[in-house]
Amino acid sequence: MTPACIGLGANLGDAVSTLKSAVAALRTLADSRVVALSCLYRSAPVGPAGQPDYLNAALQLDTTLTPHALLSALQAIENEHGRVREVRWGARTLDLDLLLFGRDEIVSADLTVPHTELTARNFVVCPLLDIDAGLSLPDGRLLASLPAARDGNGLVAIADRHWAD
Ligand code: A4P
Ligand code: MG
Repeated sequence: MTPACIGLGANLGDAVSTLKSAVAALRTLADSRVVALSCLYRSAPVGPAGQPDYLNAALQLDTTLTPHALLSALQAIENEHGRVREVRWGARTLDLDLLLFGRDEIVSADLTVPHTELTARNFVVCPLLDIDAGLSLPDGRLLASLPAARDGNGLVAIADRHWAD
């Protein structure tokens, strides 16, 4: 079993329901077991102006899937939720990123692990620290030592780690 960390984000539609549904889907993923979930955060959008605030969270699962099989499973869950949303909102409302896969470093056409933006974003690093305050990157750096380990800049915890029970 390899411990893998997944980042969850949503900023359109009923984002809480979308994220709860995504966690439920991940809890039924084949060959995998969700072992930890972060608090739920609200965060100021990074990227184009004028979009709503995001909700963000992270979870850890133990899996025997390969990294690419896990990425495919994440994209299938995004698509399940995206299809519904695209009709109503014309935009994707669920982003599932493969943040960490054990201590693997992967650079391929469709998958980069650790996720390229991981270390720069407090809405990714802070949820990961909820899961495990001792988490480190494959290069050995502790996540807790990164500038992005601080909340603020629009990042606020809005629910404890039981939000998807
Ligand atoms: N891909 C490569 N590596 C990975 C990985 N580790 N995990 C490829 C997931 N996907 C990975 O992703 C585009 C392609 O990245 C995929 O086809 C996959 O093969 P996507 O999810 O279709 O598109 P995207 O989400 O627009 O791209 P990306 O790069 O994931 O966007 P970001 O950088 O995650 O930006 N602000 C706040 N506050 N909170 C957010 O969650 N999220 C975004 C999305 C922007 N601003 C945000 C937030
Ligand atoms: Mg993405």
